[in-house]
Amino acid sequence: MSNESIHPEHKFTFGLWTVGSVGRDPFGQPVREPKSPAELVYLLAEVGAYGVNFHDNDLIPIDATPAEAAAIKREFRKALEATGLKVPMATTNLFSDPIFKDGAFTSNDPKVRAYALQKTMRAIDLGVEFGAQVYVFWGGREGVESDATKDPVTAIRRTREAINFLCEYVLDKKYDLKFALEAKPNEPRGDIYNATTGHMLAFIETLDHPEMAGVNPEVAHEHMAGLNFLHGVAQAWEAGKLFHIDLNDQYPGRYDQDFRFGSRDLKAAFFLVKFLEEVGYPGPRHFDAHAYRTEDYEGVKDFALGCMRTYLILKEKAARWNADPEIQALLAEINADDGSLTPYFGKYTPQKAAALKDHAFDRQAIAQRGLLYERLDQLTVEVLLGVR
Ligand code: GLT
Ligand code: MN
Ligand code: MN
Repeated sequence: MSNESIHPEHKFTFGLWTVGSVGRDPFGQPVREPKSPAELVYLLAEVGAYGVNFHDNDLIPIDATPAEAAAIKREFRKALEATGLKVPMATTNLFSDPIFKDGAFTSNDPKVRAYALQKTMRAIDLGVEFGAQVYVFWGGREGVESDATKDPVTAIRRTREAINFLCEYVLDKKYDLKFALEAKPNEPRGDIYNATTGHMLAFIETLDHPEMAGVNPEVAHEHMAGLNFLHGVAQAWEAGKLFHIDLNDQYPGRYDQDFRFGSRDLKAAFFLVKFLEEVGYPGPRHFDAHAYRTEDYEGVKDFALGCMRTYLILKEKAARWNADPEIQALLAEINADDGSLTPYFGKYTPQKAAALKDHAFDRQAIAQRGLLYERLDQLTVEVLLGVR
C-alpha cells in the first residue's frame, strides 16, 4: 500500500497536540521545536489527513491577548482553507494550568469549578467557530491521589452538574454539537473518576440530556487497565453512544504511552478496525498518539503515516478474513443451528418456560464437542502475518 492511497474520505484526524507534541516527558525536556497550529495543518495535509482537532490552548495560548488570538485564528483559518482540512472535534484543556491541580469540575474549590465552566463555554464557542460538531471531555485531573481529599459521590454529582450546565449552554446557543466523554483510569491523577468507557456509559444515562452525550473511548486508556478495548467500543456502539474514537496503542500496566496505532497489539487493532468498518461507524478515525521522543518532524510524519497505513492495511486484512473460505466454513460450523430450539428463545411466556423446564438435554454430548477456536484463531494470525 502506498501513501497515495490515504485520502480525506478515510476521515483520519489528528489533534494539534499529537503531531505537535514536542516530546516533553516527566524526565526530559522537549526534543522538537514547537510548530504553529497553521504549520501543523500543512503537515497534516501533506500526509493526507482529513481533519485536525484542538484544545482551546493548543490553538490560543491561555494568556494570549485578544489581538494575538485574532492573528492566530486568521493564520489557522487560512491554512484550513488552503488545505481543505476540517475541524470535526474540539475540546478544553482543563488539566495543564496549575489552577487545575485538583481537577476542574470536581475541584473542591468553587472558584476553580466556576472558572472551568467559564473556560469550557469559551472553548465551545471557539470549537463551533471552526465547525466542530463533537466536543470531547477528558477529565484528566478529575481524580485524587488520596480518597481522604474528596468524596467520590460528591465528585460524580459535581461532574453531572457541570455537564448538565454545559448541555443547556449548547441548547441555549443553538449549537449543532454533541458531547463525547473520554475515560481514563489514572495518570495524571493517582485515580481518575469514571475510569472506563463502561463507567461513562452508565454516568451518561443520569444526565438531564443523555441524548446529547456519548463516549470517546481511547485504545490506550482501556489497555492501561488491562481491558478489552473492542468490548467497550462495541457496548458504546450498540447503545448508540460511539460519538468519537481515539486510536493509539499501549502496553497494559505501564505509563501513558500513546503509541502509534497498531504498534503494540496488532490482533486487537485488527478486530477493532474490522468492527468499525463492518458496523459502518461514520465518525472520524482520530489518532490520539505521539511520535516517539527519538524523532524529528520527518519522524513525526512517519508516525502519522504509520497510524493511517496500519488502519487501512488492517481494513484490507478484514476483507481478506471475511473472504477466506476456510474461515467462513469454520464460522458456519461454529454457529450451526438446526432451529430445533428456536421456540425456547425470545420473549418470555409461561408456556415457553414450562416446555423448556421439561426439555431433556444430553449434557455430556453437548459438552464433548470441540469448538474449533484454536484453528480459527490461528487462521486469523496467518491472515495478519500475510501468509493467507
Ligand atoms: C490528552 C489526553 C488524551 C485526550 C486529549 C483530549 S488530551 O492528550 O491524553 O487522551 O483525548 O483532552
Ligand atoms: Mn484521548
Ligand atoms: Mn492517552
